[in-house]
Amino acid sequence: TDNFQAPDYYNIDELLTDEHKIVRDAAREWVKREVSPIIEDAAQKAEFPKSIISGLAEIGAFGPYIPEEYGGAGLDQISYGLIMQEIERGDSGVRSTASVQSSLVMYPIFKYGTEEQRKKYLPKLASGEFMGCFGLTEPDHGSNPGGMTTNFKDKGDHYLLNGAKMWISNAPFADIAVVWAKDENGRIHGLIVERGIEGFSTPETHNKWSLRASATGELIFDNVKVPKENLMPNKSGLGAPLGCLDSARYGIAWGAIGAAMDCYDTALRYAKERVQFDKPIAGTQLQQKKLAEMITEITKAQLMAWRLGVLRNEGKATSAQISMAKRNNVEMAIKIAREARQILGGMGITGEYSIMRHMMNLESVITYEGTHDIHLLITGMDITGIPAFQ
Ligand code: TGC
Ligand code: FAD
Repeated sequence: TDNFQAPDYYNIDELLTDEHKIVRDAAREWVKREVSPIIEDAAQKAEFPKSIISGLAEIGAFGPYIPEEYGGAGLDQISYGLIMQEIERGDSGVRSTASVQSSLVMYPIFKYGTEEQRKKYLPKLASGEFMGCFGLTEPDHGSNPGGMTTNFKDKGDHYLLNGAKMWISNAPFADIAVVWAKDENGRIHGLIVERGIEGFSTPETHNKWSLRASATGELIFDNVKVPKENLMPNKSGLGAPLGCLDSARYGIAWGAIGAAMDCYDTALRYAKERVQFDKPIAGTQLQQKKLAEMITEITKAQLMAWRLGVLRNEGKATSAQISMAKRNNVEMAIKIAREARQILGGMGITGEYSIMRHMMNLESVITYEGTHDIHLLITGMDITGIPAFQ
């Protein structure tokens, strides 16, 4: 049974509104009821548990901040963050599915799409009837998406799309893909590509040791005729996909706290119960150091995420501020997962506990949505004014 108790050392609940707490508690209860009992098995089998899609929609995880007129939950940025925190408390792969659907598929359609595109896709994405994926990364262009080679040509009544994307979450089962590709002038645009169109295939990536409960795949475009009305016209250039990443990275900054809280809570409970040398290991200085540092780091991360949420609600958060929180909070979580696993000794490597799964998942989280290094370089560029990428 899942008897998770969320740590809140600085009474951060007092900073939340009643709506925030209602949304958070509903997500927390749903994760306990629907995710915890099945997730270990799904991860062991390397299967995305499709049965949870409708539940994700019900707790508002698909488009939390998209207006209700398009099927979204119409919530603020802190509620969005809290939902991501609770879902990732269950599993980073499940949070990935929600992040992609909300911030990388619904957000660009809402922000850059036409009214027809919004009406056609957003309500179905919000309900989970349609699932989406986001194709930016390519085999030869990961950290440097601006170098992408996927391209489309104007053929009069349609666009002809060619190229390939790699490492795409949800690709194997997605109904639609938001794909970033260059036009004949080398300018990046977003296109909505529907499953079933000739020349479009989505082979699955197998043998992952991380994010096993999330399906990852490629997007291959071999002379795909994309209808012209599927181009999202309201923004082009690399800033368009990067704008989506801001929203997803913000959600990850909260999500990572969830994974860390789960590891801490599990390790604390275990340390108090596990007796060695005639006393609980929680009574040893070495284990107390680990646990005390964990709760300190979780508390700092919670404050950072909350403040960033306030800035986002005010429309004032910068991309560099988001990078700092994504980078800090994911590293915080992965370090806590590694320490927590050791507190459980041999039991820590089994699927009886969630820690090793979180630890392995976080290896993807620290890499996707901008690697740990790239986010450091974004901070470096922001404070010095000098880009050091090349
Ligand atoms: P640079 O010249 O700096 O910028 C190009 C244009 O973009 C603008 N911009 C942004 N706009 C909005 N939001 C941001 N965060 C932005 N950052 C930059 C910028 O102002 C400029 O606009 P304009 O109008 O002047 O053209 O671009 P660069 O090529 O030097 O690259 C900068 C860099 C390295 C920071 C960027 O390429 C980057 O962030 N790379 C990391 C790639 C990445 O994060 N990929 C993620 C793929 S999606 C994914 O991982 C999903 S996982 C999903 C899940 O399961 O949760
Ligand atoms: P590379 O860019 O090749 O980086 C390799 C190493 O070099 C890293 O350590 C990096 O930090 C370092 N490095 C790169 N550039 C520099 C530099 N200038 N200075 C110093 N060091 C540098 N992408 C999508 O578009 N959509 C998705 O849905 C999606 N889902 C994903 C799911 C999973 C499970 C994973 C693992 C990845 C996913 N990605 C997705 C791709 C992800 O965004 C990329 O893996 C990530 O951006 C890094 O690109 P790369 O793997 O090509 O690594």
